[in-house]
Order: sequence, then C-alpha cells, then structure tokens
Amino acid sequence: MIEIKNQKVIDWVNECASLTKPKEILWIDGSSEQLEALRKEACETGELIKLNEEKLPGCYYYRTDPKDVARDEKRTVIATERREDAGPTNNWVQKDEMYAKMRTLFDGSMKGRTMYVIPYSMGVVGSEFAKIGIEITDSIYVVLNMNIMTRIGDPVIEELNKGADFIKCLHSKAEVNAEKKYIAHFPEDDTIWSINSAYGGNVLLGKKCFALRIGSWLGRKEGWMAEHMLILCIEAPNGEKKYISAAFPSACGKTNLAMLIPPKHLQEKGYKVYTIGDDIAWRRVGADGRLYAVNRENGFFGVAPGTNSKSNNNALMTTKKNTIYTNVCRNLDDNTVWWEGLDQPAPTNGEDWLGRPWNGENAAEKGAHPNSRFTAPAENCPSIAPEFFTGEGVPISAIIFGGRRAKAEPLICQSRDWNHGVFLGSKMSSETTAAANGAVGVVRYDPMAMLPFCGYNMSDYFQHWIDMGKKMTNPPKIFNVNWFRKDDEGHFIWPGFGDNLRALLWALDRCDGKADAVETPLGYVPTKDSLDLEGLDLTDQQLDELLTVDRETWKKELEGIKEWYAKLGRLPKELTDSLERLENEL
Ligand code: GTP
Ligand code: SPV
Ligand code: MN
Repeated sequence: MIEIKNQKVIDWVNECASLTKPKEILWIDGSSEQLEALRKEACETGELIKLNEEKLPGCYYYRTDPKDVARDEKRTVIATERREDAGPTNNWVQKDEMYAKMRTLFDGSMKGRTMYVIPYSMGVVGSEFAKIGIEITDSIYVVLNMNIMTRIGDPVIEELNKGADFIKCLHSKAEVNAEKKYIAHFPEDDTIWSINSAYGGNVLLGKKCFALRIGSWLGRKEGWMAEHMLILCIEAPNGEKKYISAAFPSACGKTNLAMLIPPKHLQEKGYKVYTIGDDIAWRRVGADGRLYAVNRENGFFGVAPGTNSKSNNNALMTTKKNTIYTNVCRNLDDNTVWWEGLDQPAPTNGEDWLGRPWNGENAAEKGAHPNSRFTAPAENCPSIAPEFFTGEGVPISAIIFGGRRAKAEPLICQSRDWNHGVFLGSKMSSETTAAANGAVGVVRYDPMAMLPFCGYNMSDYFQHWIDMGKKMTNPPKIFNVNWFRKDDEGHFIWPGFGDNLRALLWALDRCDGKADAVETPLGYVPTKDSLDLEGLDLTDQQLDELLTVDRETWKKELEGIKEWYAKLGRLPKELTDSLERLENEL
C-alpha cells in the first residue's frame, strides 16, 4: 500500500474515526490479496455466501435486511444553508441541524468493527474528467461493491498525494435501523453522510450520491452536466459510429438499452451496438461545439429480474464471473442464483431473497426481490466499447428521454429544437418501480429521470440545461420515447428490448435530416413507413396507437403539467413558452 501523504485526507479520516470509534482502521489499497482476504472474512461471518466456483467463478451472494432493499427517497436529504438551494422537489434540512442530528447517530456507530477507507475515482484514474472520492465504511459489502463499480486503491492515493481534491463520503451500517436511516448530502461542503442502510444506492456513495447529486451541483457551478443517462454507440454498416445518451427513470430500461442486441435483419445488414455506460453520464461541451459524454462508473449495478438470454444476453453474460448478487433467489442444489424472468426453470430446492425455503410452487411468493441486483465489472460485458476504457468523452448525436407510461406518450417523438427538448424532459413522467421504496406503478413527474438525483433546485437545473444549449454550436437532437405503451388488455404493444434499435435508427436518421415525420403538438412523430418494421407483426391499429398524439388525452396531460410547473414555482421562460405553445396547438 502506498503511504497517504495528503494531510487533508489524514485529518478527515482521523476526524471520522474519533466520531465513529472503530476498533481498527484498514486502508483499501485495491490489491487482489487484500480483497480476497476481505471476501474470505465476509464468508466466515456469513455476510457473503460464495457461489459455485465452476458455474459462477468469483461470484458471491448477499442478502440485505428486508426493510433495506431499495433506495429510500423519503430519507434522502439535501442539506444546504438555504432551503431555496435544494428546491421544492428535494427533502431539505438546514445543514448544521442535519450534521448535529447525524453526529449523534454516527457517535460510536463503528464500535467493535473495522473502519475501511476506500479511495476511489469516478472515471479513469487521472483522466481529464475524473473526480475522486473517499468512502469510509464499516461494511465489507460496500468495499467489494466499490471495487467493482469504481476504480479504487493505490492509483487513487497517488492522485491524492499529488494534491487532488476529494468528496468526503462517510457511511456506517450502524444498526441498519430503517427508522434511523439517512442519506444526506452537503453539497456546499463536498460531503455525503449515509447511516443505517446496507443496500446499494444508499451506501455505494460514488454512484447516485456523488456522481449525480453532488455531481449535478458541481456541474452547474463549473459549467458541465451530471445526468442519469446511459451511453451507447451505434455502428452503421459503413463503419460510421454515432453516440446516443438516454435518460430513463430507475428500472425503466437503461441497462437494457445500453446493452442492446440488434434484431436479426439489422445484424445481417451490419449494424452493431456497443455499451459505454448504463446509468451515469457526465457531459461537457467540446472545442468543436458538440456535447461530449463519459461514463463515471466501472461496473453495472443492474436489476436482475427480467434479465434473460432473450431480453439482455449481454447483461446475463456480464454476470457470469466476479459478480455480487444482492437479494436474488438461491438454488441450493447447485449453489447458483435464479430470479423471475430468467429463462431457466425455477429451483425446486431454493431459498428466496428472505432466506426461506422456496420452490416456485406458490406464484404469489417471489423468489427474488423485484429490485434484486447484480454488481458486475464492465470489462465482463461482451458489448463493452473501446471508448469505455479510455475515459475520454464521445460526441453525442441524440439525447433520448423516456418514461414508463401505459398511455399518452408515443413510441418516439422529436423535439423542435434544444429548448423544446428541455421542455419534453421537464414534463417527463413515469410509473414508479421497485427501485425505490414506496408504491409501484404510480405516475409521477420525473424530469430527465433526475427527480431523485438532482442535488439542487429543479428550476435552476432546467435553466442550466437551457444555458448549456447556448454554449453549443452543434447540439444533440432531443427525443422522447416510450417502450411501455399498453393495449386495453394491459399487454405491451411495442416488442421493446433489441427492437428499440428501430426507434433509435429513426432518431439518428432524423439527426441527418433523412427520415420522414408528422408534426404533432408534441413534436415530430415517425410516419408509419419511416420506421423499420421488418419482421414485426404489428397491426396497423397497433402502430396507430403507438404513433398517435391523442388530443383529448393530451389536454388532460396538459393540466397535469401545469400543476407540476406550479409546484416548481419559478421556471425558465423558454419552458413556459413551450407549455403555452403546446396548449395553443391542442
Ligand atoms: P436502474 O438500474 O434502476 O437505473 O434501471 P435501468 O433503467 O437500468 O432498467 P433496466 O434496463 O434494468 O430495466 C428494468 C426493467 O425493465 C427490467 O425488468 C427489464 O426487463 C424491463 N425493460 C427494459 N427494457 C424494456 C423494454 O424495452 N420493454 C419492456 N417491456 N421492458 C423493458
Ligand atoms: C437506480 O435506482 O437508479 C439505480 C439503483 O441505479 S441504485 O444504485 O440503488 O440507485
Ligand atoms: Mn439507475
């Protein structure tokens, strides 16, 4: 391990230790010996279970407390000096008050435990756009997940020793008490404090907490953007590569789209799709006036249920080695894993996510939690792009917003221009999913899929989008999609998954001024024959339903958007102008 010489780091670590009072401190150097020793220790204490080494080499199983299975938005806090800076969509607590409240909880929270200090980099270490964090935690699960999701250890210490700045992330699982759980962000102090959770997004502080909530704050201050977006590359048969970035709310298809496998006839024509990121993109304007995006992460924390060889074979292949599975179902016969939607028979001798015997006979009882996850290294992904490894940005041609809406939103719709695209993003709504605690299937506004992740006032965030648009001479075109339209029997109309490439190709054609469209009050929607529908058995009526912007439906939607805007308060004029135009056209 390289000796840490950065005094600011040393002081802060000592401060955290005197607050949390661990029995010892272990610096994570990222060496395979150290990580292997931690895995062994976690297996001995029962925190982790080693899975079948032949079938799933290097894979482990982890189960959380039944009340600690998803992000917890009610207990996620933006703690600033002034309420106005957090805005009406975030839970705000005055920052000194929040520090005081949490200090009591952190006091002695690591007693009898080891405190792990994890230096990590969001982005390729030392690359132009990378930023460093240090996570202090009392959880081996966190250390092992951070090792997959970020770049950790000695190379990051070297950067810190050169004087690099860092985000201070303190986590303690404490008693994993749901009533005392807080995930608090202090963006004015580059600080994140999380306590009483041991689950994913609440505790892997590099991800949503740093790369999005603190990241969005920093981005506004420094003139770039942190977005809840996947990044993918589409290579045309002539070898030309184009890049798309898409924002969908949690559990609405980012990982799936990022790892898309083209339908057969497009494969035969020579189309290829590569994955650059599946959840978080940082973006800045390049010298050529285009928007460049980079993935901040080093792995995928993906939804397990629904992942199978047909829906997302790339994701399935990615999880076959060196992966941590959280809250899935375990097959005790061969010590492997299973989840709903996997195209393999359910185990007859299994254990559900709660650790109870499970054999799949009672369909009402799920084997895997709906938000059960895999943490898998990006390098395992068969479709990973070479651009992922350089950490340099890729120029974005199209930005795609999209939610989960059974009705109203068409399959795909192009905005008139950048500002109108920002409007489409600002009025995005989606049915809630199991990725966060609370009711599932309730439609709510989730602008740019950032409602739970924007670290500052949403109105300022919209203004930042408008301002960024002004900095670009060649901005991406903006689209809105909906893969989740349902018919009156409740079935998805659009086949989705690999077939989503058809909509993406229409979007890229539009960027080149090629494909045909019909202008609607919402923007441009494909004509029926401008979409590649080869091999699909969609009826004319289904196509109509997918592509129509129904005026009566949208008059109701309009009322909802007005209420949403009223809740936000002040808004950029560009957005209220777009709302007015929508109203007039309807
Ligand atoms: P987070 O990791 O929470 O940010 O989720 P995500 O946005 O990456 O979502 P993911 O790709 O994991 O998909 C979530 C769920 O949506 C899974 O159950 C998928 O099977 C399902 N899904 C993804 N894409 C499609 C699609 O095109 N059509 C349909 N019907 N379902 C989809
Ligand atoms: C999401 O909910 O958008 C996730 C999972 O990607 S978590 O890391 O838990 O936030
Ligand atoms: Mn996500």
